[in-house]
Amino acid sequence: MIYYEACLNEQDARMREKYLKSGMGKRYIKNRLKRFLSPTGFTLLELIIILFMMGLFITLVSQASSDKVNEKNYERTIQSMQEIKKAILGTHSERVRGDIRFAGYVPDMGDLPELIDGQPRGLWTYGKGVDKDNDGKPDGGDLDGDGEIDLPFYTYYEVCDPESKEYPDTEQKIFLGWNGPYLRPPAGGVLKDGWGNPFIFKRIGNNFIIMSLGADGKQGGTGYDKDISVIINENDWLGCVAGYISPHVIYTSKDDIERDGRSFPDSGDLTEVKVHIYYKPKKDTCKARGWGGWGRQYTYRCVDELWQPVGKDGYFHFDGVPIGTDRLLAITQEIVEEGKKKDILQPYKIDIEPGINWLGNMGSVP
Ligand SMILES: [Ca+2]
Ligand SMILES: [Ca+2]
Ligand SMILES: [Ca+2]
Repeated sequence: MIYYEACLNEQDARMREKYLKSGMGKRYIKNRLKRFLSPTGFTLLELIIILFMMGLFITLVSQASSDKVNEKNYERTIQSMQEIKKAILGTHSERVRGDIRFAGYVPDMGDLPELIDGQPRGLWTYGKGVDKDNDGKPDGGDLDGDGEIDLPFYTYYEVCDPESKEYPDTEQKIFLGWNGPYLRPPAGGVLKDGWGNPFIFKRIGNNFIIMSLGADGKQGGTGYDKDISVIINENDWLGCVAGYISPHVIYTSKDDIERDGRSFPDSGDLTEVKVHIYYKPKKDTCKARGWGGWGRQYTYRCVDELWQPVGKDGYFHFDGVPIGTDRLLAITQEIVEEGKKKDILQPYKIDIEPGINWLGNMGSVP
């Protein structure tokens, strides 16, 4: 309780103060306080303690509610980060009759999303369709508006021999390309954490980092200010693939041919087996050697591949194959006549999961 009186004249004020702090005036104040405090049942000291505690309580309550807000924002941040990670890596169903159904950015695109203005825009938008070969159909999405394809669209891609660029049998096809959106489009085209600050994305080699700066929106800090990171590393999206191909003969030198007692034309032709894995849609269309109807050269959509020669025992091994359904093509050569070799293609459909994918013996290539 505050007792308050005001005077316009300083001397009056001094006299009044003296009066209230001594004799009659002191008794008057004391009685007033007594009458004020007695119905409440509190003494003055108790009242002061109560008022102090109420102040403390108000502070504690506001502290607790800000903790609660931070906790909620933290949870929302973690949830968003997990959603982004899932959009990139995708999901895959249980094996159904030996097949896995993959759905996600990496399985469709064979790569991590590119960052445009710091954002993995390809997760939710295809951008503008670009028609590179002027056939009236878009060949891909242009994310940054430079007229170049960033996201080849979802369709059949042709598996071709990267050396001969031969337009292959149409049976060697693979469905790849952008098949999103993989994420709900964020407001303003910027993915934000629970506190409303933009996520920071980084791609370092085969690692993709999703980062929130926490409650303070600045680097560093403790408690809810602490920076939060979720990392997609290469073990999450790349697998290794190994197996055997059993061609009936692999010759790697002319001596081998002679040792085997087989006589080939004397040109020294060798046969070899190569294994290719096709996993990533190419941004540009390829031109085939052959010519289509109306004198037009064939253009086709080709996939990026990894390839290597197979060892003498038929063993092959690939590292860094993106998860998803890929095509494996075993190519062996047959000498059809003097100086002429013919590729024999044996395609396999393979499902790549993170870790080791042991394909076993793929059977023999004719
Ligand atoms: Ca086109
Ligand atoms: Ca572009
Ligand atoms: Ca921080």
